[in-house]
Amino acid sequence: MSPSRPKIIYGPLISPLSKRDIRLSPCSLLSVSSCGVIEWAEHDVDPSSLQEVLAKHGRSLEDRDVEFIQLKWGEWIMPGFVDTHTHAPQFQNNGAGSQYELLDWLKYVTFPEEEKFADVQYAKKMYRRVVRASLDLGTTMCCWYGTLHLEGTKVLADITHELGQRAYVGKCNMDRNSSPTYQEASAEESIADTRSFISYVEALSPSDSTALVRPIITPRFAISCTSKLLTGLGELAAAHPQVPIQTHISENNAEIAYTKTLFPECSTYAEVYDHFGLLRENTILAHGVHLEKSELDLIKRRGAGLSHCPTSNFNLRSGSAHVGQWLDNGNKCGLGTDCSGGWTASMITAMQLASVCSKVVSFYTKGDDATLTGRFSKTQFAKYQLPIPTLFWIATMGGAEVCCLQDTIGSLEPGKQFDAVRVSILPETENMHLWYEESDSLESMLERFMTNGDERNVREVWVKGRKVGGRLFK
Ligand code: XAN
Repeated sequence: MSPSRPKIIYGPLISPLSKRDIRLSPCSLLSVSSCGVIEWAEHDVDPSSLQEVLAKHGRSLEDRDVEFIQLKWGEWIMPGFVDTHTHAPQFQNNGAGSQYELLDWLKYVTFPEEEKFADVQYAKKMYRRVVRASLDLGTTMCCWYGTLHLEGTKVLADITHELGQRAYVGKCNMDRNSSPTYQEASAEESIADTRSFISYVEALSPSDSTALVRPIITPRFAISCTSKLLTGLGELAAAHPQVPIQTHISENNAEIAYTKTLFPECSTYAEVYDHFGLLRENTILAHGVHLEKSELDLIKRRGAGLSHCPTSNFNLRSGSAHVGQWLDNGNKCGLGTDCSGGWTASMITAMQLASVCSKVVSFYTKGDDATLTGRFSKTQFAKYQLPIPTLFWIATMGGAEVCCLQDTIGSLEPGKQFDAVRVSILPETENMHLWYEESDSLESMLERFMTNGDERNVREVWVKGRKVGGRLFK
């Protein structure tokens, strides 16, 4: 990727500090290098001391080589969203098929659409629109599922690379229980294709930790993989410890029951993946709605992460994941849009539904202060609805942890790469649900953006310092 112009950004900054706390800084000064790395940040910089603080860092407002971005009140920069789970070939189905639950939905709605990606021209057309939409929604890092097709999924990797999104891209492994026309011919072929997919994607970018697009091993879910295939994928994963793994787990009761009949030697769903060496620090497990405590403990021991997908879990009637329990248990947790189980690729909607989901769960857990929404000092998450800092965390830094990218992205700290969004709630954004008053606090603006914001409020999007999307990007 070519270097971008160095940037100095002055104005409001919002960044996660922990699961319970956010940095809400009305006057920050941030320097981004031409390589897209945050060089330094100063907070509480009064306009009268701006020149002085810049001079301390050897900079001035007159520097010609630097792009100076001054934010208004009503705007801020924040980390880009980390979407820890979604399916690129399903976007055409967004909003369709919600009368079904998971297994029928896969059979009647999803597999027929995915099958079309055997046609590389169709893949080229659709994937360009899909990645464009995801970037414009503020998703700077995305964990993508492709289809089972090798060539079509290479197209997805090419397009994420070209459009500049940070991404894990996976070719699905599925050698049983689909349809005769949408299923891999054998475990051997599936593994050979995955091996060549890994080589292809790794060759797209430099083979170090700064590569934006990386391959991810993607056994679709236990039901769609024979033991032979899972064994081969476990061996492949062992040979490539740096390559992450993604799959689905415990999304729906019928799915769990069927999985147990297919793998009677394992007492839980999580044990199936563990048995085949697929549960490790860089494994991303989507859904987890019905996970048992022993499974959460196993997942935590292995260091794997969970992707909460509330939009999809509601839409396909899968259930309400008890995310507070995951957090109390010390499990890594991020947020996923899961198109087209979920009807939109918007991480803002996913945060909104994560909030609703935690409220639904709190009906049954009866915390003594279940209405709490602000910062809070309670030690437990499980009894309460998730507060704003926690929702913000799982959409950004929590997702970075799930992707094992916590040292690279997820917050706007010096040393990290500048994957960021410029948000505005000013009237010019024409979102009539979001009202702006100059006297509003940053905290209040953030809460209302998280509840009523949409893509109109996502003005500019940067990945590694390069502008790649947003309403003002054309
Ligand atoms: N399990 C799945 N769950 C889901 O929500 N979407 C999918 O495409 C899928 N495949 C297996």
